Amino acid sequence: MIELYTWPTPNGVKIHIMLEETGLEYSVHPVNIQKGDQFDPEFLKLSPNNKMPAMIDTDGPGGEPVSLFESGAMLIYLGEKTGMFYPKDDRLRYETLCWLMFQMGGIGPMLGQNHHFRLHARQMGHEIGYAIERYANETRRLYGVVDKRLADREWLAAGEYTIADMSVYPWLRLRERQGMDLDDFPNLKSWYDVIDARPASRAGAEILVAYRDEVNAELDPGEAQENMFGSAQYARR
Ligand SMILES: N[C@@H](CCC(=O)N[C@@H](CS)C(=O)NCC(=O)O)C(=O)O
Repeated sequence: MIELYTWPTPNGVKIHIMLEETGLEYSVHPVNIQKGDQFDPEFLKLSPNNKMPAMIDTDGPGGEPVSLFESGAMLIYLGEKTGMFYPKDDRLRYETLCWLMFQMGGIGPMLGQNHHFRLHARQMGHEIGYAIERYANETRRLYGVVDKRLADREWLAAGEYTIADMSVYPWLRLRERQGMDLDDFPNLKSWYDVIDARPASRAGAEILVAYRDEVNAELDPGEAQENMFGSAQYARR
């Protein structure tokens, strides 16, 4: 049984999709990052960097529980556990890992900064033109890298749908927030539409969305900002 600690963000959604695709049994534990659940000492034991997602597999290696954090590591673990969406052939697996790491080191951090300066910083009264432009440019560049990669192939790696595709897709669901238009990237758009139509993608993207909207309806935006970007975030624990 997988005990998943998550919230409906791109890094959470990629794990939701993998779990839906593989059919593994799992239960969901909300980590409301706007309310500060990520700083709970019990959660920090699972995820010392105070970020979701994290998980416990009660049936880990040797039949013993194992806990993991970092969504890329979690995808690799789930791929190895199930033998699904993670090629066994060495060359194809390394190709998959390259594109997974491209997401973890490029798409995630850069698009995350794009969100920060275009949306959150502005909500907090900071209009920082250079940062907005830099991360918009970097986002456009990264979309271009994916578009070029998909010019002569259906999937990012290994000639099949893998954890690499699964890791990139959720970030592009927030393209409006990033100021991007998929019509400018036709190869990427075709690939995106195929993944978007998969039932597991639809189901994974919905997990905790209604719950979040309900529980956070009354949340003071100042409290959320304090937890995400203020002194609560930077307190030494
Ligand atoms: N590299 C990490 C990033 C995870 C991450 O940034 N999670 C964010 C939400 S998408 C989070 O938990 N933020 C809460 C916080 O920063 O306090 C991963 O891929 O798992």
